[in-house]
Amino acid sequence: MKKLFPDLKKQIEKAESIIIFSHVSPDGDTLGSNIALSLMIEQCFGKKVDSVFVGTLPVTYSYLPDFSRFQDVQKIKDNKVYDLAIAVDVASKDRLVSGSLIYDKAKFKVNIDHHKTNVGYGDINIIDSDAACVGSILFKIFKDWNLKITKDVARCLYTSLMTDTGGFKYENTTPETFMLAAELVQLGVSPNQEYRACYETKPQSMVQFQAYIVSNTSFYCDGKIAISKITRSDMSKFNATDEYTEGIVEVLRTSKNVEVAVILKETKDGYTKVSLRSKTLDLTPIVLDFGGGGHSFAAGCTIKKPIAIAYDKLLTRIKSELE
Ligand SMILES: [Mn+2]
Repeated sequence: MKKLFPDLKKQIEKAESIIIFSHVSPDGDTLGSNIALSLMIEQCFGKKVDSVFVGTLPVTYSYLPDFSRFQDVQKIKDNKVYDLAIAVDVASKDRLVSGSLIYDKAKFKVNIDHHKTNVGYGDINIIDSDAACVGSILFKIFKDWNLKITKDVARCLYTSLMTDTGGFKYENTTPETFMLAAELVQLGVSPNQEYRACYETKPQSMVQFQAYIVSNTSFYCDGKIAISKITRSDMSKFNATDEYTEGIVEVLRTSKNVEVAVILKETKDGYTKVSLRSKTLDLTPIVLDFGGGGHSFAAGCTIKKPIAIAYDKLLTRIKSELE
């Protein structure tokens, strides 16, 4: 992976127009990484960067420095050809949705990621599936290039690390995680402030919505499988935005016997978006069957079926995997 760092640098130096993409349903890693890389390219290479999102931009992360830099990819002209397009934390190209048109058109495409299901769709693919987050790959790149990391950039990388390790407690938390966290704190990041800004600013109705969805959980196989579903009517009852559903699946996993926790969510077009978490079971064979992707213990997919049918299909598939 490290041997690709000079190639990336060369492309940045050469490029006159640069665009950086976050994935659809953006999380803290894809957004933190996007801002961090954008700021570094602007500050250290003197180039302007367009930082874009697809779908909706969650306000949850609006505490991040320079968050207002994000532009909706739909506002970028379809015929615009960038010299350099970089995707951060984007496991597969379909996670760019409509943005993939502009990504594909770019003269040079870079893919920086840590999902083990990433097939390498860029001209350069900097993929490290051992990295806890894309932010930690970026930190290695910045160090390799001897760049000075500002407090703002450190804060963005810290959010990547904190959110993708579930607050330093998931399987991917290693000595390296804490060493990186320590370096970022040394650069001025306050763990307490970042934690509160990220996790303790939910609207009241979001807390109530999440409690409601959790209370509707069904358990199967002696409590090894926990599933709850979210319909459009649940969403409208609580005036819920998409980000209201974030974190619920982790709550389901807290039950002692649970091995696999699942949240199914009815999409606007009547399909079913699925988030899965496990304690020890590798989820990737399950989600790959449904055209999804992700990590071993945190993965997802979209099933192009109504929620009741998707529920049954998925439950059957998980049961067979547990046997
Ligand atoms: Mn990530």
